[in-house]
Amino acid sequence: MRWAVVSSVLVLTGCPGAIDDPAPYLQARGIDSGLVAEDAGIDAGPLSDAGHPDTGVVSDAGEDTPIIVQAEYASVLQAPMAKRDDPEAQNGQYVVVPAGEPVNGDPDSVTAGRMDLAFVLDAAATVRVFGRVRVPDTNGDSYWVRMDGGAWIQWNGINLDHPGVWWWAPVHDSDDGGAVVDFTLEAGRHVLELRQREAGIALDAILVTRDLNLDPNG
Ligand SMILES: [Ca+2]
Repeated sequence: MRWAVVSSVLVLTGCPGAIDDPAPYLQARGIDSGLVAEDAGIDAGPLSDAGHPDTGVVSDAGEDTPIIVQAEYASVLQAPMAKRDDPEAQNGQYVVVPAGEPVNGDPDSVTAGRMDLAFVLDAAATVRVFGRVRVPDTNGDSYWVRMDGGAWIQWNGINLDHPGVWWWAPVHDSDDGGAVVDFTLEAGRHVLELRQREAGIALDAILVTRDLNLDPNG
């Protein structure tokens, strides 16, 4: 499947309070939203892991260095999404959607899996978000995704040119012709929330970059 790739920008602000309280039904990994791991001294190469396993929150130095957040460090991970081991995955683990309805058409469903990935920007920026995703086929190639409780984006048709392998793919909007979605964010803590749409898809990590020309697969 091919799309004309056109960049669109969603303007969002840091607003952790917009995230629904997950306590009633989620397996929270234990992030206290008031505790933000600041690390302005991350020594990160282009694709190095800047994750903080204790919190799931990473921070950048306000420069072009990408941020990588491991899926297995999700601040919220709701079944049936589950962690799995794979030596080909960064940090040896990933999160899979192992089961569910053929298509979850309701991103607000509380019975489908959810994964929250938190990061911190030390300065306001327009960023592009990639996922290191492995898809089986067209029946398992999508997520619902949103930033900071904003509008849901249908991220569908992911990596159909690269089935069965880990491959970086930028978040795109399948309801907008597959346009890549860039996010204009304020400094502070942000949460990329993924909800289950189809089963079989797996996420290793996300990458957040200010360099809108970056190709993580290059
Ligand atoms: Ca991983």
